[in-house]
Amino acid sequence: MNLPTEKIKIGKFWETQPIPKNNPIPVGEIKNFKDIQQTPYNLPVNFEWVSYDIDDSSQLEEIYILLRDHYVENDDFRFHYSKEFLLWALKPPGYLRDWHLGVKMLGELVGFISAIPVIVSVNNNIIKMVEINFLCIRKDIRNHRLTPVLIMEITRRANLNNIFQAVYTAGITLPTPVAYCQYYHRMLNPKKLIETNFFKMKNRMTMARTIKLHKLPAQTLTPGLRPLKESDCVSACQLLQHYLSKFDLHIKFTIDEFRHWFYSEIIHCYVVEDSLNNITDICSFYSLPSTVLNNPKHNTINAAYGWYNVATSVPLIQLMKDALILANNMGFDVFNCLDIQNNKIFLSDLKFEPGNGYLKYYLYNWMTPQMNPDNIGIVLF
Ligand code: MYA
Repeated sequence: MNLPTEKIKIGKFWETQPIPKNNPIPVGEIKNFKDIQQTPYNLPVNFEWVSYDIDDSSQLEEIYILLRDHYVENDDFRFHYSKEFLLWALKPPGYLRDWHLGVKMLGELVGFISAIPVIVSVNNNIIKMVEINFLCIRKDIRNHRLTPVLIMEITRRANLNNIFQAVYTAGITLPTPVAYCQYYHRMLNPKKLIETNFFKMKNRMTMARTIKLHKLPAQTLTPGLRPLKESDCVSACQLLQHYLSKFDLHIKFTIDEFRHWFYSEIIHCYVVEDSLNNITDICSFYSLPSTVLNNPKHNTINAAYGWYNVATSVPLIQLMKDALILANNMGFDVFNCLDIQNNKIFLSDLKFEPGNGYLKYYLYNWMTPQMNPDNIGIVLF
């Protein structure tokens, strides 16, 4: 296994948390939460907790703007989640408004964290967890230790609903990743990607040769590939569950959850159906643009992200080539995916290139041996 051998520093807050540290303990729960605090954690003067009602357009707008201006970024790009995306991501079956948790300072939203319910299988242990996402603190309030309070409060709110484990990903290294995964990028619009610094032109390559090298056909290759219909959901969910069950870490989707996640405007989900009306193949990707920072010519990169793909009637590489063709025809500039699931099979043949750094997967309050990316079956957005 080829894992980064970085030494992980455990800070003041994470030292207190039930996460794997340097002391191996048997597989399973790390801490037995007793005596759950019934009242919210204290915040400094002028700060208050707010449970967001995202069906209220002005409340959704506040979260949207905080993330648009302050969420994950590097020197050149910042993720730009649309309001429709946030509604989809934060309102799966069983969601709780209490888990759309904001902190306001003098009436303005300055911090946010979210949890949604998921059933996760970790090495065949089926556990009710929360998926934690969208942790964000306004830039001028950073480095004031608000993050630990947000995490403790969302933990308390999960505990009050009898949930004691969580799954999350982050670009930074925290104690202690269960897997190190890498992003791969497939250029669809090389000119724009090079002009925005998303890609560097390779030595001895010209723009014309780069464009030619990445050109895709206009038509998909797989006969019968078509958008998912609502009536496909039962069969498609069964196919997906069967496929996911071979990964050490995966979600167990109910039919309702499958319908929410896949039969949606946000996800582009395509399937193949056989003559017995069974779904035999699924390919899916979601749209997550990034704002281009400080570029005179471009302000957005339209990125498609690989989601869940199952190929049984055609080779996976063909199905994923079709995903690239569909994404290209829809006007996406780049197709991104992680080296998880069976993705390594197609990455190099389909001209994906490795990105910088790793996305790390974490489990809260659950100890398990570290996993290879190809044992990971969960895609978080
Ligand atoms: S990952 C996306 C994270 N968001 C961003 O990167 C957006 C841009 N950045 C920011 O908004 C801020 O820089 C953030 C930190 C909010 C990230 N996850 O308040 P501080 C620790 C966990 O002074 P700030 C996502 O959404 C740090 O090690 N901890 O820091 C999944 C230090 O602790 P320690 C983090 O820079 C989130 C402490 O915070 C992260 O002002 C999963 C410093 O606090 C991070 N990404 O703000 C959360 N970054 O001293 C965990 C820093 O110990 C969920 N820190 O080193 C755990 C499960 C909870 C539920 C359990 C249920 C049972």
